[in-house]
Amino acid sequence: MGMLSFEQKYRVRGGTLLGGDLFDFWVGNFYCGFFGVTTIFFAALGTALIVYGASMGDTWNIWQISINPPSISYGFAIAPMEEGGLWQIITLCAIGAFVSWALRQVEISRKLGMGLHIPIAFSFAILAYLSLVLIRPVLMGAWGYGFPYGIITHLDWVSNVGYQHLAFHYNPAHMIAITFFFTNCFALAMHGSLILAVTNPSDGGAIKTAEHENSFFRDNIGYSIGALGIHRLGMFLAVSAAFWSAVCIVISGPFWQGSWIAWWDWWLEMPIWSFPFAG
Ligand code: UQ2
Repeated sequence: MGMLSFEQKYRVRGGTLLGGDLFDFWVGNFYCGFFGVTTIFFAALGTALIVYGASMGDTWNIWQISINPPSISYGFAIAPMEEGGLWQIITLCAIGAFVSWALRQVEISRKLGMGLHIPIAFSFAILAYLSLVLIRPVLMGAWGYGFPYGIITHLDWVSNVGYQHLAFHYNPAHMIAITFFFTNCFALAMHGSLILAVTNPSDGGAIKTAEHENSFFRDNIGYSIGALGIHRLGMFLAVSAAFWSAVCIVISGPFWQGSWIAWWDWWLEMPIWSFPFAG
């Protein structure tokens, strides 16, 4: 089906979650929708407040601009604008924009009669962000545990939190997250190169099909996961990377203080090391 007849068939009313027919129309290429409006609102307000916050700071150097959370002493109170209140409102705008975007994906998926895989996958990215500015700060007892909105300052924050635990690479959930990120990179490199190899032939060459894709991997390693399987694997790896990233930071502080190296002492303390027959 060409795009012209496809769009006539699917650019129709219905599938909305909120607002009914009110925002159920297109603006050029773009679907409007209730959550399109809320996304624009939160994103525009948040961005304007970031620029306002930068204007109150002492630099326009893009690397050094920073909008900081309140000091820990404010706890869960609403802080004055220049002392973290701006960060709190910007965080609300960010959450509003991200959640609106996910719900916009739900509405468009419903409209097209598709699965909800895209918003479900995207919600894991939102979870990873929420773990930093909402879940962990709530468990730690203050908004001040959130990370600052600045290019260099957020890197400093990651470095500081890492060193508070002496060697963050010993965090078992961090290990799992990294393994998923690397495996995801590996899978996408294989998939991207395979698809380019079969669908982008040199001049005059013929485009290949699924049989070639399967044959390559069967000849090469004795196994092909299949065209559907590689995308299931890809979504699993990507979503797992985000999930374990969220776990690794949420456990650091709320559930484990001090060195991540010392966490592994449970291994040294296992009773098997002191069995009578072990001498
Ligand atoms: C594959 C297949 C694809 C692919 C890729 C494979 C035809 C177009 C990349 C190969 C992938 C395998 C064997 C899984 C590797 C497992 C891990 C955990 C990385 O077979 O089917 O479809 O793109």
